Amino acid sequence: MGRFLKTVTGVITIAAAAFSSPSQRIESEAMQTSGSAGTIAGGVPFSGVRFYANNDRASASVSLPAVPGRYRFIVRGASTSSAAAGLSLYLDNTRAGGLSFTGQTPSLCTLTVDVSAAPSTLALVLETDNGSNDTDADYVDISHAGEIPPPPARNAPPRGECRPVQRHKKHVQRHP
Ligand SMILES: [Ca+2]
Repeated sequence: MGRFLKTVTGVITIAAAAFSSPSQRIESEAMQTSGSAGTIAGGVPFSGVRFYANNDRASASVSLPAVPGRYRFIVRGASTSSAAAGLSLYLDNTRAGGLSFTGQTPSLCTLTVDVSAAPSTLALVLETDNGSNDTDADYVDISHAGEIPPPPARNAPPRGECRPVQRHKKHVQRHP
């Protein structure tokens, strides 16, 4: 009996581990680059991808385990100057949001996205270049943040017009 219980406990432990949602990390240097984007020479400030011009892109295949669902995308990045440098995050062809890295010290930018259809690719794209600096990206961490919450309740629903209930009179034809 004791042995049976021990086995069951082991199974429960494995199941609990499977249900937790660890984040998955995609290193940008492992992503496929296009345009003039390329891996950062010398690995400073980190091993990653540098985006120089608009439409420079780094993409990777992605698999989100619980769609529809709310997901958190945390991107570590930096600017190559003291001015902010941006990136956009795309899921397939849909722009999920914009990120802005202020200064040359690496920082983390978070995007919370309600994903309704499972994407097959994730991409970082430079769309805000004005020639003053470049954007560096280190990695993207993806974690499931739960279900998509229901939309906020609207104000009182519009009132329908009300009419008195008409009684259906039985038409009785009387014969004199
Ligand atoms: Ca990296």
